[in-house]
Amino acid sequence: MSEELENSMNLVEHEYGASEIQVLEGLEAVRKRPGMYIGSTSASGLHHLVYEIVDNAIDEALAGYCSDISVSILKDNIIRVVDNGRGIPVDIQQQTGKPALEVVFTILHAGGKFGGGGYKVSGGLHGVGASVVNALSEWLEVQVHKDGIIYEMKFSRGNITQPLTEIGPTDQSGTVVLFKPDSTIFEDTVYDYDTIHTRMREQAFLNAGLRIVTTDERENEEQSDTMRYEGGIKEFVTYLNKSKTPLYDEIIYIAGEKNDAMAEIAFQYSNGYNELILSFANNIHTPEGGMHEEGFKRALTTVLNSYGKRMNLLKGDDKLTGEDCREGLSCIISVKLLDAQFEGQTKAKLGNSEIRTLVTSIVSEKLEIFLEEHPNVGKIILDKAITASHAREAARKARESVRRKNALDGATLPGKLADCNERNPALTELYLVEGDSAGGSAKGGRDSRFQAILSLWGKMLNVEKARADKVYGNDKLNPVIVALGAGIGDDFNLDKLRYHKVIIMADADVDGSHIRTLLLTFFFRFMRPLIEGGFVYAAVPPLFKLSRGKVTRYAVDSEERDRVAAEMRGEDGKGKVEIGRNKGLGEMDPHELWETTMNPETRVLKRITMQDAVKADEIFTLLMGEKVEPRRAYIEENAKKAVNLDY
Ligand code: TSJ
Repeated sequence: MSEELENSMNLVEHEYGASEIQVLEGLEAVRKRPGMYIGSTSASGLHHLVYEIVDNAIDEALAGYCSDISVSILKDNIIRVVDNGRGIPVDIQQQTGKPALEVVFTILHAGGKFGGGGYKVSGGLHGVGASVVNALSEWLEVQVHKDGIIYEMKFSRGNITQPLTEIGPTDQSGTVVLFKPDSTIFEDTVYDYDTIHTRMREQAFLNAGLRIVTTDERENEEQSDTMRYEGGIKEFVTYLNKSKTPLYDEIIYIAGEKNDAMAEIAFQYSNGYNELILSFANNIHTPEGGMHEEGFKRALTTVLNSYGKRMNLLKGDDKLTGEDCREGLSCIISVKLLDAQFEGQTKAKLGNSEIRTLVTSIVSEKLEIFLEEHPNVGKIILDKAITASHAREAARKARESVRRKNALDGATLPGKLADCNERNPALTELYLVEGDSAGGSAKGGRDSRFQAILSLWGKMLNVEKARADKVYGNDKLNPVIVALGAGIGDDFNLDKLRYHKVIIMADADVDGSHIRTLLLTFFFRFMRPLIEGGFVYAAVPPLFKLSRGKVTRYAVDSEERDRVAAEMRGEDGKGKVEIGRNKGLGEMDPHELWETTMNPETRVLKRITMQDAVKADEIFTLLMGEKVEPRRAYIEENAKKAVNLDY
């Protein structure tokens, strides 16, 4: 039986009286297992609710009926999403005998399946919809402006509290949704404006011409951003390169379609050394790549090699590898297709192989034409790739000399590494600790059966300007590479990874944030599968220490501090709880460090996501890059807002 049919049969078969309301069975399932529908009940799930609602408005824009979308965080972390589309239909549906609007909010997977015309191309990671948001909201209200009338419906935790009602006249059309996430479901119900703003900016880039306004009305001084990009993904590339130095002015743009599938690609090279490809399928970010990325990479390598030969820029047997061809590349790939298959560890990889064929064929054909017509740009790109190829050769030699040296020394592992006894990588952890004093405490406090410590020292290499050969020779990074044992760049091999948890342990201050940014940028650029595979963590040392008599407890933030203090007071009625700011890592004694930051039973670890790493990389590029103006603006902006650089 289809899921849809099953859901409709599960409908409770009676009218909803005010005294007798019951959550529909489908929505009950959502409330029982929210993670199955929105991934998690942490911050990411909370933000997912907003994207689910906005996706519906974007579908209306893709269908050609909506030009403006507004997303606001109101006081009390209530979300409001407004569009100027046709308004969700309110007429009675044949199959259910209920208003379409009611069906949208009460039946799982109902979104976009009625009305016909246009296919649903956007959609969140899990492709669920408005009913899931409704089920997970303390309350939700929707108003539809349509055919001169304002219709309204209200819900609480999925239950109808006000059936479809006409509440007045209107001369507009569109949909307004307001909801308050259920605090009994979500760990934390505070929205992060930057997270929503960044996501909406991405959607504005991906949907050329669509105006999206985001607003934060929680503070007295409201913050608002309007985003509208006529140039679509071309402007996205300009944005990615805004703190980099492009090698030429043009953004190369390629688009094409075949059998209900379409692809567009925009890219530009800068004088940097890293590659940044952001790919999307049906407006959903695919951080693990997939067929669209493969198709692009394949075509790019083939075209640049054949162009190089033809123009006599590549001599003899010289050949460019894929990595050579992508050094300094900033690229957006956006495909839209009917039946997107998401695969991989986090369902963030596009599996449809027909898309690879489509992308390869349009890029092969159109890039060749572009290069013929712009020989100056062609020469610049080829020179860049050829230089990269020479550097790759130099890196190979540097690597071999490191191997030889290590073999001669007999000491393969770095001296600053205090290794653990366990040899099975799945069971071991490596702590990366800045500075000798924190490193010393960590060595004293650890459980040496499975925890290894590497103290980092020396001057950090500016990875922004470094290629693999420099990284191998760097005092600070070489021990990290050797300790992890999996190589870097092209040669990186997860199978050789010596520890399955790589934990960055640094203070919660500016210096700590600096070392985290540096290491994450390094991992992002030279060991990306390490981050993609979820092997990298940040230790979260507690900010507060609470003591009362002989009892000592710790708290990672002010919220936890207040909760723990209340608990400690509550244990026998009254009495004073002393609250202090916790010391830096270097000042803790080994036992304290173990209890607060290293003991798997009590510590807090934050798993680093690709998003964290991308953010670190952006901050790094800004801080270390050549352009003065964006750096100044960034520092000023962050000083003003007093936001820390952390993720
Ligand atoms: F998710 C949601 F349902 F809550 C929601 C839907 C939230 C928001 C802010 C907007 C929308 C939405 C839905 N905007 N526009 C639409 N359009 C339709 O549902 C629609 C309208 C007309 C027709 C038609 O065929 O006449 C078809 C559809 C799907």
